[in-house]
Amino acid sequence: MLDNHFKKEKFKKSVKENVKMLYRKTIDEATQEQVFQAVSLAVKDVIIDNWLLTQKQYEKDDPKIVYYLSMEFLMGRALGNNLINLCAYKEVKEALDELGFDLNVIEDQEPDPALGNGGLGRLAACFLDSLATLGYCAYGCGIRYHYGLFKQKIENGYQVEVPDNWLKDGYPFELRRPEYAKEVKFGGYVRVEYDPATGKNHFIQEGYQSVRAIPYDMPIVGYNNQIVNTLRIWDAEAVNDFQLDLFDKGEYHKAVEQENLAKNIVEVLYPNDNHYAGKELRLKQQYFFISASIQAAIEKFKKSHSDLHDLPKKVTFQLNDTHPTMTVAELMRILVDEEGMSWEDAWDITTHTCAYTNHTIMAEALEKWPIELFSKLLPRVYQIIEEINRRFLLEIQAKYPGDQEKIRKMAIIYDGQVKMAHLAIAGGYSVNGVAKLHTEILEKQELRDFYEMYPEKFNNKTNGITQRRFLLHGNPLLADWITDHIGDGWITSLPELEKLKVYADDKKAQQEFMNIKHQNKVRLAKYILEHNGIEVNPNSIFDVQVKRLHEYKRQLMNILHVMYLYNKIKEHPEMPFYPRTFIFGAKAAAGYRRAKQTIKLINAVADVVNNDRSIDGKIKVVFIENYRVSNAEMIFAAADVSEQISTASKEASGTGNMKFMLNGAPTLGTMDGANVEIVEEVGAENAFIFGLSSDEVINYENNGGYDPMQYFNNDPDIRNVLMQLINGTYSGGDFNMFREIYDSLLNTNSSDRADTYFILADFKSYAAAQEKVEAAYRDEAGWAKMALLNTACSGKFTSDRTIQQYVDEIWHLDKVVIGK
Ligand code: GPQ
Repeated sequence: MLDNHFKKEKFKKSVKENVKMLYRKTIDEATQEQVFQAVSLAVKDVIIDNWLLTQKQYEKDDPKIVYYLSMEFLMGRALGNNLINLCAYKEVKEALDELGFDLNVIEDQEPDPALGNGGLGRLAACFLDSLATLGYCAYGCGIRYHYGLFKQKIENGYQVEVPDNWLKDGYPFELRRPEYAKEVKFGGYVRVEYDPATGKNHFIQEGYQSVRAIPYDMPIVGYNNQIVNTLRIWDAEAVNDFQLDLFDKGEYHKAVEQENLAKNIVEVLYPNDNHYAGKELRLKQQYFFISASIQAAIEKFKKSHSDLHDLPKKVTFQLNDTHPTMTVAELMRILVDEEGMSWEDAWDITTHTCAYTNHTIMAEALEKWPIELFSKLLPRVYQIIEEINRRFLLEIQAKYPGDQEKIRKMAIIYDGQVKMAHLAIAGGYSVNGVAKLHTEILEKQELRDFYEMYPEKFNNKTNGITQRRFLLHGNPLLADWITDHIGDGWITSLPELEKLKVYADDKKAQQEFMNIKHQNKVRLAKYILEHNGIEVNPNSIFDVQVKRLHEYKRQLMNILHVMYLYNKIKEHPEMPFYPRTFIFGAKAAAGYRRAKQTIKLINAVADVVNNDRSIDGKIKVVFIENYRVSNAEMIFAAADVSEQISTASKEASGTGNMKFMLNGAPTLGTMDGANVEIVEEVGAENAFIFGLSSDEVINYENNGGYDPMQYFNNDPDIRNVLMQLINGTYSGGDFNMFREIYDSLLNTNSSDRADTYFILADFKSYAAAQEKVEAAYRDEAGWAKMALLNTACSGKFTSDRTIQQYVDEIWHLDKVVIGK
């Protein structure tokens, strides 16, 4: 579908018009940023037509809707992706060439909207892409944070956080929709009013503060199908900018407070990944966007349906982790308090409309809100949760009479806390994990009691990624090569990549494949030189670990291994060693000490190793500053080795692992998360697997018996490396700089078990796997085959497959075709 808007002459004309209208300039006077705005506006114009078409089609078909509720949507830049999905990328590139501009440079002008932390938020973004592409009616619902995830600067080896003011020049792809504003109420108290006519109690919230939620809509363009769905993110405004009546009544304070509430609530994204911090403002954010989204969804439903009992037939609310679990209580509140429904009917509707996805088993991520905080902020919602809990406990007692232990473990409210996961499970009809292994662990370990009680609710949906962004847009050379060999069906049907298998042993195909990899490595090397000032050799092995910095992901093990290799090379300069570039990219949560120390360690090792002439450039270490979606696309395309080395059982799925595989980088990893399924697809001979199994890890955790000191005492290589953390080798003689890291591995005065993530247990098998990587890489043809097979076998990991499974097994949506 080449919309005639993108016919070159017409497009050039509209870009010039936009430059003139926006800036009173001719095109040759415009800056790159101005041209970006002008091009985006021209593209948006086309999108709006399709957006309207889609709306009309939805009105006609009345399909079932999924609301994907998420605190995070890590969208990445929109311009290039929209052009890709409109099938207009090449035309626009040419048109801009003729105007004297480079589309890549224009794309780089766009802020990279970072309304998410990592995997969870990026998954939501991939899902929206697949939903639109497959033709399903879906709304993403989230928050329009004024500041997204911080930008990372590295100063003196340390991470420094810089605010991300992504809206400062205006964002061309959003649309403000004030006509859909909603009021959201906080605080106050609940007055109960008995109505003698009906014999019912009414619950009325009074003395509250409120905020006006204003939606901004972003278009989600489906691939080549004219469908445009909506990501609706809510901004906050004061209900009244200047409330004279309140001033008159002497309620000056309240007016100011309301205004502050509105200002603060959407100000900034919490930078935590897999970690619950228990902040009141975060709870406000959760209720704010949930209340607005659910109100809007119910209002929309009522426009074209008369009976709210039909809600589950027409709507699903999918909760992206527990952050949006407020949905359960808010929906109950609306049905009971505002719609006058009986508790039983409302509960039946709610428990057939809500569904919950779990994304982690990390205990520190569990949301447990103190009752005090919760009930003060949301008095009516809290009452409703109390009633849900009361009835839920009766259900448990009926099933397990006299079993107090079950109540203790399963209650929604217990020990002064509201347990959001328990509410999400009790209040919905589906609970899913995000990879086979993860779902198994949920069923057998973490959520075992709930699985026993409601086995029918539990299911697995292995994550996926969109090949449109992470191959078609991010790796155009490989995308073209694939299309030349097997046609372009893979763009919407990724399993077709399997047709590449016939080329696995084809010398010419192997060479072409590796040549593309080489060009992508040159592209990344240039980026690294420009951004880090480090020269890297594109002929070395690009060994990459990019993801959030977290102890369980074990960036520390990776850098300790680099230290170990460096020692070996220094001791045995004659030893054959294939040059390696170890590439890291990772943001640490602003308050996560240990993670930030690990970043410093990586940079400290880089400083020493990169500047040691005696090793002849055999090892280079690069820490890529400000890892984010836009540079990720380039990094995946250039990787030789994909580091997926989390402690087994800890990484629910991982999705970076899939992006590397798609781009032809074999996995060096543990049997964790979706790595297990990656190995299943590509074969163990085309991956490098090492380390404790999840059963072994869980067994240690449950029964004890792990002693890291043994490794320190018995293994001189390990001892050597650990001693270098405290003898000044990488700290210019400062013995304390990395002392905490050392202590964390070997015990001492910390409350946790030493080496919580089994780094020393896995170290030697990791090193052995790394040796196999080197040997395999030396075999050029063998490596090319392995790389090519990784791409060829990655078909399962498209988010199109994931979404189709959600549709078939949880959401039951209707397929929509424009013009039908
Ligand atoms: N994940 Cl709970 C996050 O990125 N942030 C979170 O707060 C939680 C989970 C990730 C998880 O760690 C990865 O293993 C998954 O691949 C990803 O969610 C998407 O499911």
